[in-house]
Amino acid sequence: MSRPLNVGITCFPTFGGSGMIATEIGLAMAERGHRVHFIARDLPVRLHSSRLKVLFHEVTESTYPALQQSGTYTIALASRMVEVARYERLDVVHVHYAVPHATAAWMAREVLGDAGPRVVTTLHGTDTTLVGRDPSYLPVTRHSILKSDVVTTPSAYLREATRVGFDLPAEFPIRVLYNFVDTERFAPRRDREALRAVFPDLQAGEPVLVHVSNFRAVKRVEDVVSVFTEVHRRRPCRLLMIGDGPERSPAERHVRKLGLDARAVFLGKQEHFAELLAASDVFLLPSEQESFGLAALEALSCGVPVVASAVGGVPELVVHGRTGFLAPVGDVAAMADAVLALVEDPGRWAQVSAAARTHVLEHFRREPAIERYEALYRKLAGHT
Ligand code: GMT
Repeated sequence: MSRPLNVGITCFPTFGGSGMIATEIGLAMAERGHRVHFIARDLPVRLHSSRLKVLFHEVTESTYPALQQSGTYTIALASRMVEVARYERLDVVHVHYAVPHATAAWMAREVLGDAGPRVVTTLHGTDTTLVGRDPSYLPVTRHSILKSDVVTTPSAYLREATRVGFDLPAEFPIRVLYNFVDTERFAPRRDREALRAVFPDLQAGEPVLVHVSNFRAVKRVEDVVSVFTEVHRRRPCRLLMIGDGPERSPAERHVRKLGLDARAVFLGKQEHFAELLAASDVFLLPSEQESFGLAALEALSCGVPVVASAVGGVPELVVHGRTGFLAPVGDVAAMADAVLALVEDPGRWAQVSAAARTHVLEHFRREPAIERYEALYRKLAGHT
């Protein structure tokens, strides 16, 4: 049997999907007997309750006054990677989100030379489509991507967007490794107990629309509220908002102004929301841009149909008319019609719900995805 691997993982410790996927990979690797080291600014969210399975190396920046505002995080991270790689003999460092993690990994490799760990960079979205393309980051981000041993994206869409956006040579390999979901945790569950804790006066048959995100402008949270408003006008329903970010307060104000605050609940950041998701009726994701849409995948896994905008990698998981419905960005009327078509026809809803779950089980299960990462790490480490 091959020896266990020493794997370093770097991600943002925030509520974003990239941090969630990174954490799930790390925990699964640890469960398979590998030694896993998270190297990050803070403890990633989903590690809070499972910390003992992995090792955590905090990245701290110098507070020397002359360094204020000078952004030394990348150097601090690279230095920590060097230290951990040397003393823990890392085989692989897997960085999630290129800016600035791929750059820190490249810097660490420059210091460590050929004895250093192999570098896997997983691009997640705005690191390719927005931030990484900013002229103030582009040349170094592009170089860092090219210097990675393996580059992966969670969707075919993002692979092409990366190729075009960074003007990468046609022969430069980028591997699509789809994001995945724990289909046992995110499973169908139609009893509404969890929802009653949030909406104590929920009536039988009253649909619940749900949205989970980091409430940034790219999510078009105002469209979530508009779809809810339009559906509610035609059939009373509820809105459940999970997550937090800059667009949360404006959305809450909008709901209050409409006089719908008794019908909507903004829960804020929640670590455990699978039960709530599973008890809801339709998941809304009207984003401007989305390389994948991890929260939508979690909804589909719970058998909850998704109504989303047809952007980026979303059509790779939401199959229009089968596992949910897609509409052009900003087409609130079409999205509201799609929601009503589902909630007013229980037979149709059940059909789409079952297809959603089947689609996830066939294409996005956690175990096969983890096996692919493990095989990749082993190959890079020279294990047979
Ligand atoms: O790129 C971002 O804006 C943040 C990033 C994150 O850290 O969660 O989200 C991206 O990665 C997720 C996980 O792969 C995807 O599910 C999201 O679709 C993607 N966000 C965007 O493309 C806007």
